[in-house]
Amino acid sequence: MDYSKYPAEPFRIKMVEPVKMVSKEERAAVAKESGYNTFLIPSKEVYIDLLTDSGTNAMSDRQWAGMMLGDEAYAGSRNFEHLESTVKELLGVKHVVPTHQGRGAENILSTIAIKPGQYVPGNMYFTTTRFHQEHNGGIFVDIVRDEAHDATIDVPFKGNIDINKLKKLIDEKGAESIAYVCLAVTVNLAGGQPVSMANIKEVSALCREHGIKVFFDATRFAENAYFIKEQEEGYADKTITEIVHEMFSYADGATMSGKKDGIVNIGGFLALNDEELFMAAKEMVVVYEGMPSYGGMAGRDMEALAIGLKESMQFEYIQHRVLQVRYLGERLLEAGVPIVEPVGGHAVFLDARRFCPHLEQKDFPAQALANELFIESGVRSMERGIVSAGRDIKTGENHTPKLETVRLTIPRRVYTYKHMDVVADAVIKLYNHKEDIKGLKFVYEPKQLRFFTARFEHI
Ligand code: PM9
Repeated sequence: MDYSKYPAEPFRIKMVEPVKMVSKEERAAVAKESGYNTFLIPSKEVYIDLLTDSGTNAMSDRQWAGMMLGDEAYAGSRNFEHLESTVKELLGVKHVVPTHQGRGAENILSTIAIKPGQYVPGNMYFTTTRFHQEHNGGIFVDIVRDEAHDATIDVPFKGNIDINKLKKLIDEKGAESIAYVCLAVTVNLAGGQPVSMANIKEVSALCREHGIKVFFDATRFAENAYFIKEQEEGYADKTITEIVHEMFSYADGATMSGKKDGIVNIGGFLALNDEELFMAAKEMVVVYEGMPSYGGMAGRDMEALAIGLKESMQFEYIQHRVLQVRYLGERLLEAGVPIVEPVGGHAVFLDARRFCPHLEQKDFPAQALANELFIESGVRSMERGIVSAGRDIKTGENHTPKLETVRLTIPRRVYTYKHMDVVADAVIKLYNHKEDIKGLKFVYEPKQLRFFTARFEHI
């Protein structure tokens, strides 16, 4: 291993949680009992848990110390003051509305900023984000660049908005029919692909010209900033903090799941610059989340989030984070395993179409692959393909995304490079007998966000 390419963990471990591997027979029984849905597998049966990077982070000693400073007052908690001032300072936004997690912020933003029938263009969909947009009468339009839908095209800033798609939408439908542009930094379902500063700037300028607001899905903003520093001309000498500040200067606000780049286990917020929207958001937060000074979080959680946001922007941390993910991707590529390229910020995505060419998309290859990987190795991953995409709200037909993937999502500061090797070896082993992977069919399909609780059986 090249230590100059992949620096060691920039932390020492001072608390551990034992993990254990159950037998393959037990895992096969667990997978069946869990309806071949990795979301339904009990955590105690999992050896290495790469289901998600959401809320699965290891907090630092400073964050745990901050937890002891929790001010659990119902109103006016000093931890909210800390969180509010941190977000304002780091992101340069005017107002902060705390929420219990990202979808709480998405719910409020969609409720206050979308009129039924309005379009909500975005750089690829995200499950909960699109749900709230559609639930409020919005029509999601995908305006990500075409390359984002192709696992094999290795280009930088694959999460960029295709500015011509946005221009066309404005020309054809009129600026007033667009609620806002949702710009995700990074783009989760494209493979954690970043957006360049140039693209953010261009989108923002076009939107400002037409009076359209731009809201970031800022969930993985620090990872996005790292890619800008690493790959965009003119940013190599800027700090992550400076880059983040510039990114947000082009937005009107953001929804944020603190469970990712806030490096906490729960929490989120809605950031807004507009006074009127802020007042409207404050009216809604008391309905869905809690007082505008806690929004569904405990005081201690707000304190941990304030500290975590700062830590996520430290160069040594974010560099290790992104490179550890890349290491896993490169190990798989070297062995010829098909993955989404380039490797993004938070996860390695197996390309289930090429991994399981014997299965059609209607047979849920990614769902099947995720389950077989668990049975083979105890590594838990997540389907990000046709099952996650759900059904068209109007026609009831399945969305059929081009990307049919299994996401190996790396929690922050939790696993070591050795764990990455174990995961890579397990995937490579499975790849060598991939033709044994059998397709699945639904036995229970929930109406909303079906991937969370659906159940399957082998065809
Ligand atoms: N992302 C993830 O595993 C957790 C829920 S879906 C399995 O990737 C983006 C880009 C996300 C995201 C959550 C949310 C919602 C919004 N945008 O989970 O509600 O990746 O905090 O955030 C998950 P919350």
